[in-house]
Amino acid sequence: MSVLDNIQNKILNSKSILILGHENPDGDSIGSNLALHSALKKININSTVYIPVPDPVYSYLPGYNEIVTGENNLNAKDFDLAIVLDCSDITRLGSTKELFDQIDNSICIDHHITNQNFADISYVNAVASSTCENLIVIFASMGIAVNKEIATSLYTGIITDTGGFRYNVSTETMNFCSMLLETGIEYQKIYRRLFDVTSIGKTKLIARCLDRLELLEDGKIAFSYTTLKDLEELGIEESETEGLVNFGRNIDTVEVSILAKEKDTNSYKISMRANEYVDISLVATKFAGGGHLRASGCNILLPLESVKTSLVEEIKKQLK
Ligand SMILES: [Mn+2]
Repeated sequence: MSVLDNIQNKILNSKSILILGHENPDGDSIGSNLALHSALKKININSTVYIPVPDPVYSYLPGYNEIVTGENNLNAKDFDLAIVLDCSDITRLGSTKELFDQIDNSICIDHHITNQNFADISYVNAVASSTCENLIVIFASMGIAVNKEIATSLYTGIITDTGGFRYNVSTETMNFCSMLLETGIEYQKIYRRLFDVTSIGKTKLIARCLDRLELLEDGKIAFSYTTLKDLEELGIEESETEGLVNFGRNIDTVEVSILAKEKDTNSYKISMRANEYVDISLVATKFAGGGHLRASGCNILLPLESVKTSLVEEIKKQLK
């Protein structure tokens, strides 16, 4: 029996399914959770989506209001199957791991090449842009037609995991999206909500960051910073500093962009992005941080001026 048959049998023989994603869920995690929830509803199988802290940016997703949130008050005995989506290893379940461990049967559907096969049945296609893309295959194999409701959640997962079709896109991704558009999803609204809509506080923070932006080493390094006072004055959360490092990165002469976020007196959380050739993870590692080749971070306990000079010293070694 193929893995798709196994998954179908497991699902059809379940009475109550718990659907889980990963910690700090992104659009693919929450999108796949709700797409599956909607699909199971269509075939009259009872399911519960549990996300301790969902991001309200996704509140337009059909079924968002049915998500069980907050502290775990669920009873494992109420579920005969757990389906984990977009989660490569069991620790990424975070606070839902304990509940997962107590449920007898499990399925994992994922697209991370590093998936640890922690579930009874795993369907991992790492070529897919997103877990949502893999769900399309699962639904097709089960004969579940994708309607507008399901498509809205699936499309959300695909566009978030491809950065708005910037990367990880295959011909199959586009074929699937064509099928999703046929259901009449409001793709313009979804895109705007996820990539364009911002708050006045964040907009003002962007202005401050751009005002402070310095170009160093012949314009190859961009440096800017945020302070605790900024967050307080503008009434915004630290999470809203996400993405600010890209303004420096997008300048045509820049290879590396640095954003230093003040955490405490003389304590900074550093985000770094490289464009083409600098291995920024090497730089982060020097300061006991880490990350990816072109996107890394670390924490530094120094005054701002010294943070800047020590990072530039290290990055300089790789500049062409
Ligand atoms: Mn994903």
